[in-house]
Amino acid sequence: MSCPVCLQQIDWRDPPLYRLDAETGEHVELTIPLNAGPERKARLRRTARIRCPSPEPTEHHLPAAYGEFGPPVVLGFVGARGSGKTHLLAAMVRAIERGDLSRHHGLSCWPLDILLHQQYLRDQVDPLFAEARRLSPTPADQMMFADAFVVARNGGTPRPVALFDIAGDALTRVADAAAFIDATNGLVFVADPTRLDGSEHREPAFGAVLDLLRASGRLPEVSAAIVLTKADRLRFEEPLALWLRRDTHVLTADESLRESADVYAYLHQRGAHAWTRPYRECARATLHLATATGANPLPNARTEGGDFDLGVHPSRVLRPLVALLAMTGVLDSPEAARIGT
Ligand SMILES: Nc1nc2c(ncn2[C@@H]2O[C@H](COP(=O)(O)OP(=O)(O)OP(=O)(O)O)[C@@H](O)[C@H]2O)c(=O)[nH]1
Ligand SMILES: [Mg+2]
Ligand SMILES: [Zn+2]
Repeated sequence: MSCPVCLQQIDWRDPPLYRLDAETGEHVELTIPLNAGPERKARLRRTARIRCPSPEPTEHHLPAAYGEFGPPVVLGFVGARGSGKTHLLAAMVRAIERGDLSRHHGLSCWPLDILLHQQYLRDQVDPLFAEARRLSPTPADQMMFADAFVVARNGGTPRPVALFDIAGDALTRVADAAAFIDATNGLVFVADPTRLDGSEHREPAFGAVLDLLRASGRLPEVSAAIVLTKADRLRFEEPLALWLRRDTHVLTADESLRESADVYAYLHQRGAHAWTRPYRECARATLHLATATGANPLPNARTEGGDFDLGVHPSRVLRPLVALLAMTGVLDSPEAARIGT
């Protein structure tokens, strides 16, 4: 069984059980009293957690029922330095936190590890959305576990879904990159339209990951969502502007195909062939338009009022994630089966 947080293979035979103590916010060992009735035993087991033996990234726990879940879905964010991965990820987690996955897509969803989730909200989501502060560049050479959820279709087997934020071209250098390449099921390829004006449209970060996946033979198993982010910069470009003006919540295969075609055509016209490479090489793929912040941050930091003078207004951020959930089989409706094919 692989842990969706640290990606290590772990053997859990009869592990000690823990419970989260609401008062101290710590995990304490849980002993199920021998004389407890079957109902009480079942109730204790339902909320019990097990501790992963790996201390990285920090101590983490998984539901005791983890073994009964389907295999974890591991999603990673790939793109050049400063392309907008960290802001897009924070905007997605905020949308999940607001309940958009259940409200609009019929998925029940809860954090895999409450403490890791709270840490992510505190360090990334709240600064950006409650204080309108831009987030710092992700430390170089780092592959960061961001957050993880347990996602279930009504009545279906719950699946753990883990989100990883990967700095620039770190995957070619980081030691645990191999574990990620072996585990990943889907990638969000983040493309930054402000780099379209460069004379040369190389995309080393996309290329590095695709080459590693090809070398390990996993390319046919991995789905891709290419996101042209910072789309607020493109609001005068037809037909992209049309997509930005509507943020409907249902995701249909037809609409996904039309959006993919428009974004593909836009990138193709501008000679950004390296950016569409995941679409040509991955098993299933979609293209999207999104903005995490809705506007550029102010050039100079202010002491009050944050870095965005009109606040932070994301648009279309959840679609790439929903498309990946469809392409990786977490969403399993007949409609979902047609997305990205
Ligand atoms: N206009 C606009 N700017 C954005 C958007 N998303 C991010 N930015 C800005 O782009 C810059 C880089 O964003 P990050 O999310 O840190 O980029 P990253 O890909 O995580 O970069 P690294 O961590 O260095 O690899 C920041 O200054 C953000 O404010 C967006 O949707 N619109
Ligand atoms: Mg980052
Ligand atoms: Zn672990």
